[in-house]
Amino acid sequence: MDRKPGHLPKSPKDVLDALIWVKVVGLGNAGVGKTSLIKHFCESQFSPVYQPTIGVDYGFKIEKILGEDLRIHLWDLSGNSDYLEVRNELYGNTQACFLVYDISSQSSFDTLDTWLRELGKYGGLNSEVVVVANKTDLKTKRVISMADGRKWASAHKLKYYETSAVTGEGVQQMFQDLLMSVREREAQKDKRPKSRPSGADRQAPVKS
Ligand SMILES: Nc1nc2c(ncn2[C@@H]2O[C@H](COP(=O)(O)OP(=O)(O)O)[C@@H](O)[C@H]2O)c(=O)[nH]1
Ligand SMILES: [Mg+2]
Repeated sequence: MDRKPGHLPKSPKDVLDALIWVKVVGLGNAGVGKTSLIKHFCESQFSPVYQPTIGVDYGFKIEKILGEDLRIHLWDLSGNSDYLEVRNELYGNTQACFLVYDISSQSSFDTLDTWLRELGKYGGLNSEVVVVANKTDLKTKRVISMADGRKWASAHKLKYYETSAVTGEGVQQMFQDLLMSVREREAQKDKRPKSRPSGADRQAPVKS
């Protein structure tokens, strides 16, 4: 369709469809540092949504990964069971999840199994999931060793990261690796054969 001068060369729908959106969710007990990690990654583009109403914090960032601009939405869903319905809604279409515990809190580590089960219940296990041992700056208060953290992660076939939302150590690396895995997974999906045979799949005509 020809467009008059001053109009976008493409329809707004085409422009929107061409953007790459990635939805990332943080999981883990209250207080482990999910919101702080999102804040650190998003810097100024962070808005705490009024917590008592819906129990969600939200961050947005545009980041170049593998040469493409990704529009990244990051959600921290409240650990409070009152918000179960909100969590249920928000898990939908999650592409990546960072599962956080606090290295100075045994109970936050012990609850990782429960969080992983919840993620599975809502279909989130189809997303890229990593384990994050946060608050590494609290060296003298550490009760979960790196070895124990790694052991749990590898038993669940998940990648393990150590971060501090206070010093920023490991934060960018963790999010960038997570986003890279999302894009690599999507690229693999695009490569899978479609139900309609492509030219190469079709049988060559039989010569008579
Ligand atoms: N020392 C230290 N404190 C942290 C770190 N990350 C978060 N906190 C603190 O832990 C508390 C809970 O953090 P928050 O991000 O709200 O946790 P959330 O409930 O998981 O979203 C706050 O007082 C943060 O300042 C960290 O890496 N190191
Ligand atoms: Mg929070």
